[in-house]
Amino acid sequence: MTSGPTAAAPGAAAGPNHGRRVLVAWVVLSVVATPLVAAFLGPAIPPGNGSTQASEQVFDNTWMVSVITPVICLLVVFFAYALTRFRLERGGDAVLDGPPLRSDARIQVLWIVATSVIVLFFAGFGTFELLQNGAGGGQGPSPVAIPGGPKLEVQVIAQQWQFTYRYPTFGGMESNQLVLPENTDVALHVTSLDAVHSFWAYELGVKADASPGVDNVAFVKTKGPRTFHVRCAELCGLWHGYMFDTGQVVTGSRFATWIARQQSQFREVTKELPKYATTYNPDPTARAG
Ligand SMILES: [Cu+2]
Repeated sequence: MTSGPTAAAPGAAAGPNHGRRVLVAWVVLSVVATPLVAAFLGPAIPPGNGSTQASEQVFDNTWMVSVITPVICLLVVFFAYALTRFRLERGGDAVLDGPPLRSDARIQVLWIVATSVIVLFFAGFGTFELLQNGAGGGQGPSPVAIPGGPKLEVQVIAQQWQFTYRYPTFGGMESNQLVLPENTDVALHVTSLDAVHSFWAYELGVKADASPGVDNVAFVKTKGPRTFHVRCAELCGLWHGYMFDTGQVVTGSRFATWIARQQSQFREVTKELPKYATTYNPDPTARAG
């Protein structure tokens, strides 16, 4: 954008330094817009702060929109300037044009360095964040990074067209409700009995594919009590649109009460269930499973 000493070309306008004008407008717009984006737009991006992973996603998104704001500002300023300044002057017949940017070594170097720095920064930032907290996504059967401390294991079993939740540390009890204790590290073991589904606990920032024969592990650390939405996020057949329910994060004592009640209510059913496993192969001729 800067007009170098050799940049003048036939038809180029003499006089105003277009590069400097664009630069100043870009800096001013960026200085105003970036803090606004970081303060207001970033934190408003879903999924909110329903879990540690959800908060991390908001944090990451805030960084990303903040870093790209100056880039967008540059595009907007450059286009606005070019469209309004480099044109046929009213009443004249000479087309006003700026200095050519092609072959400008400074701009080439700046372009390569700036884009490389931005991309490499995000590669490093993203990797660090993934290893630190997980992303709330399914990490396959043997996750590379396991965030947090000891975990409550909960199995999410998808099937056409509902989710069932199994608690292996509470006698392998199954429930059609997902209830989690507050401020707890949870390992969600997501699998399917039939088609490919996707377990999406929106406010918890969790989304993991549910595939038959696969134990897809997703980590989440709950915060305070709340409700959250669970949806299937993979087109899985006729009633896919109705494959949703509502989960709850509750206090430790309420969780203990709920577990005890479920265990006693489903005692007879639990006996008939297949032994807890990370995957299941339903046998249509068998009575359960
Ligand atoms: Cu589904």
